Amino acid sequence: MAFELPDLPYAYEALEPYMSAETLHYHHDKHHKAYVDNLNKLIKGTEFEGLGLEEVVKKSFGKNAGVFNNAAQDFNHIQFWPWMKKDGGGKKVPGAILALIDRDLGGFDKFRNDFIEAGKTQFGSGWAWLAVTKDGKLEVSKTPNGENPLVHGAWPLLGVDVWEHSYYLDYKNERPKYLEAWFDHLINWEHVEELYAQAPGG
Ligand code: MN3
Repeated sequence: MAFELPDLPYAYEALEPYMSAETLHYHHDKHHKAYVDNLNKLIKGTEFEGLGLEEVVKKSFGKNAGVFNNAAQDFNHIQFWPWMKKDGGGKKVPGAILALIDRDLGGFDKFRNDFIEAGKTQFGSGWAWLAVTKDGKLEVSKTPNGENPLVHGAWPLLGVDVWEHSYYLDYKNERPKYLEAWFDHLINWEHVEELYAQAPGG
């Protein structure tokens, strides 16, 4: 069965003024769609055909760059849309997640700073992450291009896309402004909580 582009879980205008409908039309309808279409073409007749997306991401890493880049970006964007919502962000972190942030990351303010810093300092295209390691600890990281915590044995809880296509129409070259607005106004913490509940071994 071919992979499919999911619909956005909200209207294109829902995230304004922090992320415009124009950005979402390009980012979802063109960029994400291209990853899905390329992935379906590239896996046809290969060992990856018929596997679940997570398996394709893990098995193609370091082995088949074309399949990996498109599979990982499909996985990342499937999560990226519900990682945002209207009137999200800020300190509305569910208690269970906040307790883990306090335990492992030095508290909310330090976590916010470290997450934004990871996004700012990812040179070129990539992502900044909050993930849970296989030992059950939270960690902040950054990765280039489509790479994600899955291929490092961790499970992503939150990720922000720092490819220019995610912010250039709205923020031009000001990636730090995008990251601050994203963190303070868009994060859907309920989705973070759902992913924590799904963490392997969690
Ligand atoms: Mn993107």
